[in-house]
Amino acid sequence: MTRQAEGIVAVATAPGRSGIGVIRFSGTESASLGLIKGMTGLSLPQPRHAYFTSVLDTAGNALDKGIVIWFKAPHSYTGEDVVEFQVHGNPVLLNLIIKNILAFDDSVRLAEPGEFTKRAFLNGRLDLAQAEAVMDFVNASSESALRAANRSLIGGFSKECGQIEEELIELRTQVEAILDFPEEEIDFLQEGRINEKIGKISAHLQTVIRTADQGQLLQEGAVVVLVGSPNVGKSSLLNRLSEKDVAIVTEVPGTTRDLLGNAILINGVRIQLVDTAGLRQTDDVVESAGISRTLKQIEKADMVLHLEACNVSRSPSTLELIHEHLPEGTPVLHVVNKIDLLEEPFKSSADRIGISAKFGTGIEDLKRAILKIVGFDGTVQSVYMARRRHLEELRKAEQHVCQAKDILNSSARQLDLVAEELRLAGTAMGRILGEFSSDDLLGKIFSTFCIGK
Ligand SMILES: Nc1nc2c(ncn2[C@@H]2O[C@H](COP(=O)(O)OP(=O)(O)O)[C@@H](O)[C@H]2O)c(=O)[nH]1
Ligand SMILES: [Mg+2]
Repeated sequence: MTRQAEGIVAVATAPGRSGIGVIRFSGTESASLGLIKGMTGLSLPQPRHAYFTSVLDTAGNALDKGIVIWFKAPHSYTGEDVVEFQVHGNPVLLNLIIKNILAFDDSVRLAEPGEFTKRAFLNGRLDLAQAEAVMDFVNASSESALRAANRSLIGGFSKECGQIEEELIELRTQVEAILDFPEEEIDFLQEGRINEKIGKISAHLQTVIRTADQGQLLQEGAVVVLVGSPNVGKSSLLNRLSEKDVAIVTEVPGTTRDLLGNAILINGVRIQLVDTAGLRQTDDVVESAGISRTLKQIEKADMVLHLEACNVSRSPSTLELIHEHLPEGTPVLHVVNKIDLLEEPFKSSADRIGISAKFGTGIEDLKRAILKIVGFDGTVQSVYMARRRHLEELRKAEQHVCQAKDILNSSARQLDLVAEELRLAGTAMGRILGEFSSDDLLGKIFSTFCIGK
């Protein structure tokens, strides 16, 4: 167990005023007991008992009355000794208590972002994927995201990854056993079994990749950029999808100049909509600046929604401009607006959807199409919250497994190479769980956490 000499302290509740504010300390047992004695006068507390007590400053004057709890190691969040002070949720009071704690014990310092969770990870209370899920849980912006984060937090995703890692190790051991007895002819039966096992691992990986892929989408959401000629109704569509007036809508072409964003939830998936200046030739300096922002935004999009109006013919130069700036692989959905002006009903197809931003016609179809294009598949059960990092490792593992399969099926059948590919696949899985993670990676992960978590 990694025990850190330094104690750390931070406010664990959100900044601002609230019913209760929680201050959390993590460190050694002696520092914890010293702090409880010094800050409340309480000696010999029982672990995990709530004491209603005064909280004192270093001069012994009461600052507030509240609850103090001692979580004796290893039965705490961090795996170290933890003390929690639950007091009134006033930021001035919370800062004052922290100041007094720091003055009381000079081996205590302010916690860095995510440091409590980092210690929990270093002490083996959580693996890395679970530690990451803590933050995803705190940040989840929809019920689906919350449920997915919870599945990862309680270890669902880690368990799947750990299982695949074990399957890989077991298979590698078998391959190496064959290698250790080169004089014996490789039994074709044995080889067939290896092939079958690789196939199973590969299928298991595919399933986990699919669920993790959905989780990543829930975690990160997608950026959908609305582009088109002026006056086709981009801002009206942003307002319609947002269900409020985010953007100014007028009949004057070139109304929107700056980028305007708003995040919406479609089936729990966070979609960051970006409304842009309409694309056209213009001498107006402000509008041109807006247009160049639009074009830059296209480069960052997960998906481009190209809007046209049914009463105006499609502008080839607008489409050309979009395609000039569209990175390879970014999907474009064509949407025809103002279908309320048509006499005949509009016939939508998969890649051309008719809507009326003004009256709300076709908006549900549009939402479904957006979800489908950004890759949300409502059929996947038990989605795990996952990050880009996890998917990259899963895909690396999959590639190595594929490679192993190819080598095994090639005429040379070099089993040492098969074993090496299996080892590399296993290492990728281990990196998800943080078995061999560099300080750099840990630093990067935990620095995105909030302080006090
Ligand atoms: N009839 C009709 N008019 C619309 C519709 N959507 C937008 N408009 C009108 O088209 C004009 C331009 O809309 P706006 O949203 O500002 O377009 P933008 O320049 O693409 O952002 C406004 O007068 C809107 O009221 C629609 O679905 N039907
Ligand atoms: Mg506009």
